Amino acid sequence: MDLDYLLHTDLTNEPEDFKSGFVTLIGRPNAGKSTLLNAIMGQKIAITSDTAQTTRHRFRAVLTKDDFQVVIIDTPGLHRPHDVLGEELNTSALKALEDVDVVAMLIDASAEVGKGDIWVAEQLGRLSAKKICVLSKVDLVSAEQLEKQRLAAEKLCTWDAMVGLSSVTGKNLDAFIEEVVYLLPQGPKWFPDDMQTDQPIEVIVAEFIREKILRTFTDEVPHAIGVQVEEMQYVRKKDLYRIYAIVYVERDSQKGIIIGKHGASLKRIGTEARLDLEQLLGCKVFLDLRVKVKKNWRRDANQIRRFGYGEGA
Ligand SMILES: Nc1nc2c(ncn2[C@@H]2O[C@H](COP(=O)(O)OP(=O)(O)OP(=O)(O)O)[C@@H](O)[C@H]2O)c(=O)[nH]1
Ligand SMILES: [Mg+2]
Repeated sequence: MDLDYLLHTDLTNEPEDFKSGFVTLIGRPNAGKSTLLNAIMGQKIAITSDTAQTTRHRFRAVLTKDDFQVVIIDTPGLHRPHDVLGEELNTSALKALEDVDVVAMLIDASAEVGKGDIWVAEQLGRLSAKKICVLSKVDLVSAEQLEKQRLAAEKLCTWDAMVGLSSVTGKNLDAFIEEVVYLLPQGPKWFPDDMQTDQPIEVIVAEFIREKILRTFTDEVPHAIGVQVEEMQYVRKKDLYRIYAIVYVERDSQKGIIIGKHGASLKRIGTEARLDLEQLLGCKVFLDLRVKVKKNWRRDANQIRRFGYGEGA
């Protein structure tokens, strides 16, 4: 008997018309992709910030309901690269367009449609996937502005659907999911009901720490940091996680900035990260944060992969 058939019939018992598939969120940096992913999942799993290129991992989250299972792929924002890291991030995002059922391109309703959006839309032309245009952050614009944006977006590509939504107010989130599910093929449940993401917990923890740094500093510092979790231990007796992590920077001067006067900045970052991590892990957290210099790591493809950014190790 066909093995696929066996797997399908023995391990799952979803209804005949169950739908499943992959949807990739794509767009310029800051368009709101990761915020949308979190809003859909009803929980913060991806980090977000005002800093462009917040996301450095292709990140898969699984949303399972009675009649569908959709794997949502968050990607780094597509941009004009300035270094090897930027190139790796773009490659990783473009790769996430391959072999998916639906591509949702996010366009920030509150920002002018520009060359960057035109370039992203051009990447979609050759794909056989269904295409949804998402006008994001509609809470920030008037009805007239939204209409103007809709007309500009319509010209970019032949869309199968268009939706204006807000991940902050929740407006049209359900409509977006419904549209995605409508465009998905019928198929089996590929992942267990309780699986939410494919990322190892160490990666999510490192990202949560990086988010606090992105939100604390401006300019070049956020781009120059990489975070790695060295060790994570659960102490059952105390219901506590001990986490040892290192913040890498490119120069000594950046190390000084991250640590701050008498260690004040690092302490604040540590406290904010710890509170978020306690929520994520559902227990107390002891966080040991250290800062180290790794000269010019953003130009070193091997080091970028060691961090797991872009395509990962
Ligand atoms: N008002 C409003 N702000 C939003 C909305 N969605 C996202 N944002 C904000 O926009 C900024 C960028 O959001 P992200 O989700 O990090 O954007 P991204 O597309 O993942 O960015 P990269 O990872 O850099 O590509 C953050 O400050 C979010 O809080 C929304 O629906 N409404
Ligand atoms: Mg992001």
